[in-house]
Amino acid sequence: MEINEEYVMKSKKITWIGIGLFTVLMYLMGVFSGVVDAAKELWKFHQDFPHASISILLDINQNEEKVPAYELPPVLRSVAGKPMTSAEQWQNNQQDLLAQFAKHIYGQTPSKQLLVTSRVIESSKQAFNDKALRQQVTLTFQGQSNSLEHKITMLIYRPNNISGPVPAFLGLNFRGNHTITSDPAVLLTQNWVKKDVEHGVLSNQATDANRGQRVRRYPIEMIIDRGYAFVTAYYGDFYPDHINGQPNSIHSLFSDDISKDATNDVNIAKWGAIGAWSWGMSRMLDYLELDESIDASRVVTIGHSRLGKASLWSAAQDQRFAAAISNNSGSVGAALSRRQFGETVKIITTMFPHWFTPEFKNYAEQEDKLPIDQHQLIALLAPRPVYVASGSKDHWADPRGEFLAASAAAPVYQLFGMDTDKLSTMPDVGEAITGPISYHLRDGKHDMLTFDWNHYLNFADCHLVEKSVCQ
Ligand code: GTR
Repeated sequence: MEINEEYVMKSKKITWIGIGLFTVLMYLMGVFSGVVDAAKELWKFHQDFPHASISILLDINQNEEKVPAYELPPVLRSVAGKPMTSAEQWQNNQQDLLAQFAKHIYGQTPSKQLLVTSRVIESSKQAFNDKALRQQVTLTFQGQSNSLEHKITMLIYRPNNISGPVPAFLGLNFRGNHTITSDPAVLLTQNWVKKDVEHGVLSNQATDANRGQRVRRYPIEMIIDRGYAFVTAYYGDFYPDHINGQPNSIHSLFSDDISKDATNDVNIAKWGAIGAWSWGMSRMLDYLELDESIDASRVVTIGHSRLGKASLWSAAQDQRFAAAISNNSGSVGAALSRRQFGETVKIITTMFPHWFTPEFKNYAEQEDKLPIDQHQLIALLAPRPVYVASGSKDHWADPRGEFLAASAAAPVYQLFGMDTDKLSTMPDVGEAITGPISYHLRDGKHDMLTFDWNHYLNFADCHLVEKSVCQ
């Protein structure tokens, strides 16, 4: 067959034009879907934080080279400015240091005791194929100077096959007790929940729609199999997590503590929501002290993200907690504020002013003026074991800042004669450092997964159960 050169050239040209057009089209679609995704994110931000300007997101630093030069407040210098060289001196300084965190960051937790009534409203030994006792317990708090009442519901799972008191993990959850397990007997909270259209939560009222939504964060059967109880409550039972949540929070029973926040024109108590969640964890421990099947002297606090902040603050204030775990707690949790990496004081106080004492926002872009930093919060756990964990892609939470804070707390543990040598270098992705201050860097994003729990269970085995299994 005779080949027509002109025809071949023409068809080649058409092919190249076609490929070119196709490439341009794909590129435009990519750009378009990128733009659509970004617009969706901004819309979501505006819905979640109508009080915050989107402009705060513009100057987020996720570049290690842009971390400013900073100097940490020396962990072995007392609040009065004296060097501390013994465990005794450290312990004598502890209350003053706690007062610094209360004054500048989280607010003062009231010491006033409320009247509390507990009631087991549901109980069954048939949970997890007869492996665990499930108990749902309401705690009803009553104000002393006002007639208000506030109710929260605890969910407890405890292994059936152990007769004596068992150690426990105690932590709050984000979306309601019914979301951490697919166990249909778990009751729905009656309190405000966040709308989550994607998971079928169409209003601020809990429904069956998102039962089990967060099971990936709570391998309860594995925890039970390892001989621990798991104790939780919905964090919104203590303080509904939004800028107008305070009137329906536990704060309302401490009415003397409420002051007006001029910036946001809402009532914000001098202590913030993180303070309320931390306080709540202590009240749950009060209940466990009365429950003979759980060993209240071996309870570890655990929390992810904002609840990791609460986990540290709760255990720092309440010496009865045997240990604390902070999972990806980030800014104003385990991460150093002075690094200004990822979420900064400015961002967090703009988005979540209700979490803190109103004074804290004055440190936005002035982190170096804070008389404290988060390594000292971790040190407040000493000599009790503490675990800080990061996600390698969780830049918002500043994994390196979390590690550096854990490592900067080490001199305090050394005062108690503990070995913290392993904390000199940040581990690689997927690696863990064990010891009185434990740390790991999980591969992946902001989450709490079975990988994390495996390490937490080994940590608890070592420090609360059997020293010989320590690695
Ligand atoms: C983010 C917040 C973080 C962290 C996180 C969470 O939006 O900026 O501080 O606490 O939420 O709780 O998942």
